Amino acid sequence: MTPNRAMQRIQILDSHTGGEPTRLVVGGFPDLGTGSMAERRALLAGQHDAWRAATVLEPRGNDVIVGALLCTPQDPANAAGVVFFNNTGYLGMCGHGTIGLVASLAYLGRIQPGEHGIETPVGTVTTTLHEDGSVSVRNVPAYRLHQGLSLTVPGIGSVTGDVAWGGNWFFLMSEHGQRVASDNLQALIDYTCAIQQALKEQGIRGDNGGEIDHIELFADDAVADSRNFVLCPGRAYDRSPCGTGTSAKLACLAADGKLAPGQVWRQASIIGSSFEASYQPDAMPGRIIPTLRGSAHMSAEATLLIAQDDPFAWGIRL
Ligand code: PYC
Repeated sequence: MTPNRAMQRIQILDSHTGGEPTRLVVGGFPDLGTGSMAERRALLAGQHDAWRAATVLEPRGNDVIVGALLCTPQDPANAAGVVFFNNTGYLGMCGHGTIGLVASLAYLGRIQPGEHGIETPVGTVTTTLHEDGSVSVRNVPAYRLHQGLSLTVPGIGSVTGDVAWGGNWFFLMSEHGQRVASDNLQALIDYTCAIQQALKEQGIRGDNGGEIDHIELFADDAVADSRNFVLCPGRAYDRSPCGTGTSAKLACLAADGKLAPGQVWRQASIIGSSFEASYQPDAMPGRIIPTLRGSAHMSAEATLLIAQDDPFAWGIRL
């Protein structure tokens, strides 16, 4: 439903985590009530999606921006609740976005160094704001669903990858024949978009019918343990190493016996930013609890204006 008043205002804080932007909405969205973050996400998606579009689509946003609606948590012991969204819809969790959210709360003076619970649509995560401003995120449990799943991709042929959950669903590939480098972006986008499309068309999904909408390629890196390229649902690629993607990677490494609990994994992104990550076993066998550490920087504090007579008031939808 598109609201119909002369001028709407949305208060935002922009930050970036390793180059990947987060637009935190601190005011102006419709009231979504007091339900769980999953319920508030459903309400936003079902009845107020125009607000997502106005915030992250052109002309105010772009395909790369991840939006984060700051919510009052259900449990007052937690620092905040959040609903993540992007140019095509809604995310479960978002690692870089959670780091951006915590840095933004610190910027606002709402939190101090220490532990802070954040409620998300897929569970509560425990964050730590460190004295140096960096942020650790103890994520929701991650696990590998399929090892070595083969898929026929039109225009490419047969590819093989793992399917894993890290707060979103990922198809992870180490054998792909692609050059994972920042001067090869268009080829990487074309290749991963074809895989994303094939997974969708062939009805290959995660648990509970979850769409496998993130594709992650890995390669060796001169400094970190690995460099990745992550295609996100709306065809944008992640400038950060992707927190949920790094969590999914840790689940695969743990399942393969290639990374011990507590051992640090340095994941570099396609633009050279990095996260440090490690895990502990979860109480449920086969699952792990990943922790990521990274830094965000504030980049803007602004009010978005939505004028009633603007033909693109609620975003450009092509
Ligand atoms: O950091 O988890 C993440 C993420 C998901 C989509 C973009 N970034």
